Amino acid sequence: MLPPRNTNLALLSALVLAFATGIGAVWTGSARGAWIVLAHGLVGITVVVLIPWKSRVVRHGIRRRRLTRWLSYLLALMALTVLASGIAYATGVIRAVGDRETLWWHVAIALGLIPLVIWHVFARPARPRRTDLSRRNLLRAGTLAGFGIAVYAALAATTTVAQLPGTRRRFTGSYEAGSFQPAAMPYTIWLNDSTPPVDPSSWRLSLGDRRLTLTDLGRYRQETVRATLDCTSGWYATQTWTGVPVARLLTDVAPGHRSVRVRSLTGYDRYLPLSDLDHLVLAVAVGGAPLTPGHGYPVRLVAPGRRGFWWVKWVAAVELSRRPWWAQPPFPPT
Ligand SMILES: Nc1nc2c(c(=O)[nH]1)N[C@H]1C(S)=C(S)[C@@H](COP(=O)(O)O)O[C@H]1N2
Ligand SMILES: [Mo]
Repeated sequence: MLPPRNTNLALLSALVLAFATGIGAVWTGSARGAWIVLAHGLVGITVVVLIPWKSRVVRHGIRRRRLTRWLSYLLALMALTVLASGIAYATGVIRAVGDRETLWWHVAIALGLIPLVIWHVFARPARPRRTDLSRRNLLRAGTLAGFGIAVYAALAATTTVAQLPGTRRRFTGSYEAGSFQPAAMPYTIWLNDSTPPVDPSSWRLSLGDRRLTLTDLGRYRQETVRATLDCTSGWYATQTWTGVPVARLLTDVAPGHRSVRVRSLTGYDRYLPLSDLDHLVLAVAVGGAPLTPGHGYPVRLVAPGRRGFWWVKWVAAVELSRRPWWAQPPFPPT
């Protein structure tokens, strides 16, 4: 059905979409974003559907015995691993490899794939032609998407019928881990961060030019909220968090303020949109007990509706900022 040129262009478009929707899938934390996780799955399966055609193109290319073919083998191997890990994780057949969630590997290898794909596109270029947008090709693209949807639906149905763990995922794709049992909730720390030792008597919360001790913070009226911590590495936990609403601490919002900056003792920080202010809580307890060191003792941010990487642990400073929230890396660098 597909000539080599179309196979390559279709594959490239699918890969670009897969990367874009993949970023969207780890970004979204509210049900409004559920569609992007679905789209990521559909696009991923469309890449799988293209494998038979691409292997024909590849067999042809191998005969030319270029030295760089080893790089291409590596690319192919990594791409297949990304697809396999995505499917293994989504169906729940393989939840972890080594001491990492399968999704973690999926993301890590996909990121490693980016430079290889860019190299490949430049090394084996296919220049766009006007005829690429012909009716016939659009029809082909439609057929291909139809195939993708059919295979996706079949896989989803199998997952449901076989009662695989994948059926019990949240709309973000994450698996439940330790809800209402904080002791069973995983710890997640970025590679370049680590749990700091905290002396509760010398700990201070910096609020602009004010400094609060833990006792000062305890004098504010506290609230208990139910919120879901959903890590981009593929697990989530709903807990009851108790602490001081940030809006009670930052009361002098001025017209120029655009975000709330929350910084950790370790230097890790996030700028949250000012519109979040009313939902943010500086939690000192979870499930009725004080936070453990790994979960952010003495104080951590609870950011309902946002993915885990916004939930800054070991908070040292909270301030109103003039910087817009989007003027920061979308994800922490490591
Ligand atoms: N200071 C700091 N805060 C952090 C992190 C970190 O590495 N350093 N990891 C974030 C990520 S990615 C997640 S998913 C949650 C995990 O919270 P938990 O370890 O309490 O489960 O904390 C967030 N807060
Ligand atoms: Mo995370």
